[in-house]
Amino acid sequence: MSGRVRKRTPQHAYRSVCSPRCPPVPPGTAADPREDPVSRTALRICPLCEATCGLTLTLEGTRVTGARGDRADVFSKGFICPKGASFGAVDADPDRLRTPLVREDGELREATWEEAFDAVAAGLRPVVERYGPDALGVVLGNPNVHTMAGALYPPVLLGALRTRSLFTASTVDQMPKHVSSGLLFGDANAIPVPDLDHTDHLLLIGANPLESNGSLCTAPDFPGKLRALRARGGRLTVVDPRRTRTAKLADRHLAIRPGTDALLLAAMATVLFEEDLTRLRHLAPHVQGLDELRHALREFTPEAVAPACGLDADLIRTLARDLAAAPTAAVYARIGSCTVPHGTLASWLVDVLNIITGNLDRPGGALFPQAATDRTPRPAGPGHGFALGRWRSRVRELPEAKGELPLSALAEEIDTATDRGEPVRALVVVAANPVLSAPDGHRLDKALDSLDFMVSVDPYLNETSRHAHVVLPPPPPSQSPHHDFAFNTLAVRNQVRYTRPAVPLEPGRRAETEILARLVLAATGMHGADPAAVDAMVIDQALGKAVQEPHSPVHGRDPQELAALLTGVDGPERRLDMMLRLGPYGDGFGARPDGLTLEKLLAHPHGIDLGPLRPRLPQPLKTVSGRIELLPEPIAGDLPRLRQALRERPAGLVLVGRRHLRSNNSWMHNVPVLTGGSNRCTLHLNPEDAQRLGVRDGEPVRIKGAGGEVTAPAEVTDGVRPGVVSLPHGWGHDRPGTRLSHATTDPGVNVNQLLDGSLLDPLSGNAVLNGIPVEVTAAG
Ligand SMILES: Nc1nc2c(c(=O)[nH]1)N[C@H]1C(S)=C(S)[C@@H](COP(=O)(O)OP(=O)(O)OC[C@H]3O[C@@H](n4cnc5c(=O)[nH]c(N)nc54)[C@H](O)[C@@H]3O)O[C@H]1N2
Ligand SMILES: Nc1nc2c(c(=O)[nH]1)N[C@H]1C(S)=C(S)[C@@H](COP(=O)(O)OP(=O)(O)OC[C@H]3O[C@@H](n4cnc5c(=O)[nH]c(N)nc54)[C@H](O)[C@@H]3O)O[C@H]1N2
Ligand code: SF4
Ligand SMILES: [Mo]
Repeated sequence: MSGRVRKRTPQHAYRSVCSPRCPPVPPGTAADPREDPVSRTALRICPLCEATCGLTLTLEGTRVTGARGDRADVFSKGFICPKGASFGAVDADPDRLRTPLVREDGELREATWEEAFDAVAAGLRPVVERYGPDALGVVLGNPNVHTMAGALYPPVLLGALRTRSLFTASTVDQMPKHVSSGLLFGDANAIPVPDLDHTDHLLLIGANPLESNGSLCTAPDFPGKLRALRARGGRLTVVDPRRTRTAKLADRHLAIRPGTDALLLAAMATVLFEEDLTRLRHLAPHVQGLDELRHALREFTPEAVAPACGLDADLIRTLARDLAAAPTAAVYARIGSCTVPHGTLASWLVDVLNIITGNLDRPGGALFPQAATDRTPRPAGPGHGFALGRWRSRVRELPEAKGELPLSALAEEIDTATDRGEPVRALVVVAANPVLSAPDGHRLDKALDSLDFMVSVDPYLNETSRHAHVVLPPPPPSQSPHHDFAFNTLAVRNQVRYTRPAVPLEPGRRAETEILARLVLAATGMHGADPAAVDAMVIDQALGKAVQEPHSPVHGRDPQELAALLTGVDGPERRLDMMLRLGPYGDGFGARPDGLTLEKLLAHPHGIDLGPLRPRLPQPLKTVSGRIELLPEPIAGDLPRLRQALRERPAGLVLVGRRHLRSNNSWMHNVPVLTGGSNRCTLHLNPEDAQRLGVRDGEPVRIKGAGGEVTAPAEVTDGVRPGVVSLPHGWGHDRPGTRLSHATTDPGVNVNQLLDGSLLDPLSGNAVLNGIPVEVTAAG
């Protein structure tokens, strides 16, 4: 890659759609669409949620005029949701930044890329050199798992910087699951997914895939898969304090009291032990600690947990018996089970139930996917295990998890001096909007303003990026290539797909891969070097390591010779080719001639199916024992806190979140077709509570929490259980200095302003975002 202009490449995915007069464009000969106004189509994997649907985009010149589901996609088979159908509107939002912004005399002004990167290097390096790497914080947001750039470059940046000040969206999301997987399986990224297509019984907890389209379980058409489960005689149980669209689809809905899932799951395990319903089956040789587990959970009987959970004890017994009796079953849990005070324990108990019913690692149960870009699987055997708390945050001394500090601690790590090292003085923010997505945005607002320097890689000037000294805008998704490095490791079917940019980079644009490569150089003292050098270095290191691994298909070969074999038009493609070829289905650089390569993938524009999920144990285990460690020490150490929760009852109302199908966290409220209707920032309130509080539907209510208060219209609905109110997140677009012309017309309020950041799941550092105590009063 020259580092300037991405070369035009053959567009295998282009097909002519319009008229019989325009002949189909043969592969490899597509003209530059900027000079070709004829309507045509291109394939693009949708980056707007975790379902990764294949889309067929209709294009007029470089404009995306339509999107439909790609019926030939090997995975999504034509499924699309309203967000994917609005790909063109998301892509063409006129508020997307086109050029970098650089702060001068306090104001952001448009700048050239050269000026912008000069400013980044000049802003970051002195901080690192003077105060050390931990004074440079890195904040990574959710869209990093939806871009190739986000998968390929942040690890390089972190590896080179060696800062301990890393904060990501994971600690307002799924960190509890990583920690539980780390402790149980020795690998924080070994996350079993429910075999949706084959299971007979699904217990779905704190997830609403009919709106979210699934999470930590990549499944295009999740709703269809749930309907198919029921149609084949399977059973669906949903546990959620709200009667969600998913709950309405279920055989059984349990409106649990928020924050108590760990108690429910512990009681289910206890029933299985008491009634001798545990069956390890094929897992027996791989599991240790069953007796210790039985002993540790014995107090959590259905009768003991029922009052805290707000559920009937007999019903809990029935749930456990049904789970054990099902021919195959899977327990699956998401946001509502993670973003709570016992998030790690709940996440652990989900897998405990899958294990002790013998449903882990078998078809119809919960299995470990095997992605095409996974590392070459090493032989099974003991590993290094998973360590927590290798360092601590400076202010509250919170333990790291998976190399990260809690996002809830970001503000204090900037604004509070201690004698334990330097505060964070500069920030690199990539695809994150923590002013809205993390607790206490007002405090973070002030903290960000006090930084010596901040750079945001973001398409929008929004609540967070408005604080930056430099904003580097990535191109819209139509101009970016796509491969799901992260989500294929969580997919309900093994498959691999890659789409090149649907339209060429607009003049003046830089690919996000190049932007991040240059950012790596600027942050690490190599400003001005060719960004292609970053990819070359990664390839050198990876191949150098692979040839030394006895289990690698390239063991003993010459890394230079292997590098020369890589294909691809630029660094990111060469890296993808390398990962595919070294991976579990790869050609091993010739060792397995039928195996995967980038070339082969390009020849299959709708993707390559790699088959259903298959049992993989014991290979994925990396615990020190080489087994599944059922009762790891940190978990056992956290059980007394769960015991206390048996006696806890909320004094008043508690608040939970909700998602809307046509929305996505904080960044899609600026697209008119995706807003309005039921997608509104209202407080859902049960009629009982509304009556007691004298609140009427549509009237404003004041909601007060530990971190502040907000006012939103009430929406009185029996869709939430009594005692629980619900406000969606990602709203609050009323701050000055943004460029979000539509979002600011209906800004909503920031639910996270109700939080002060003090409530965390202690093992994972994950923020407690659900089940938080609030006071609600009529504001009229
Ligand atoms: N109360 C409450 N709070 C929550 C949640 C909740 O359920 N309740 N959910 C939490 C969860 S699960 C998550 S994941 C976090 C998300 O938290 P964040 O990741 O901080 O927020 P997002 O809104 O996903 O958007 C991040 C930013 O990415 C930018 N962006 C969009 N596309 C791209 C791109 O292609 N490249 C780049 N570089 N940037 C892009 C957007 O403009 C936006 O500024 O929020 C969390 N916050
Ligand atoms: N349309 C849309 N899709 C999205 C997103 C989006 O913002 N909008 N965000 C994406 C992201 S980043 C993520 S992480 C995923 C999240 O995917 P999901 O986890 O499926 O998302 P939610 O819709 O927030 O579902 C969480 C459910 O938990 C319930 N809940 C709250 N507290 C508790 C509790 O204590 N116990 C139980 N059992 N349930 C509880 C809530 O009522 C809610 O229905 O969605 C992704 N997809
Ligand atoms: S379900 Fe998700 S991936 Fe599929 S079209 Fe909708 S937003 Fe895109
Ligand atoms: Mo998320």
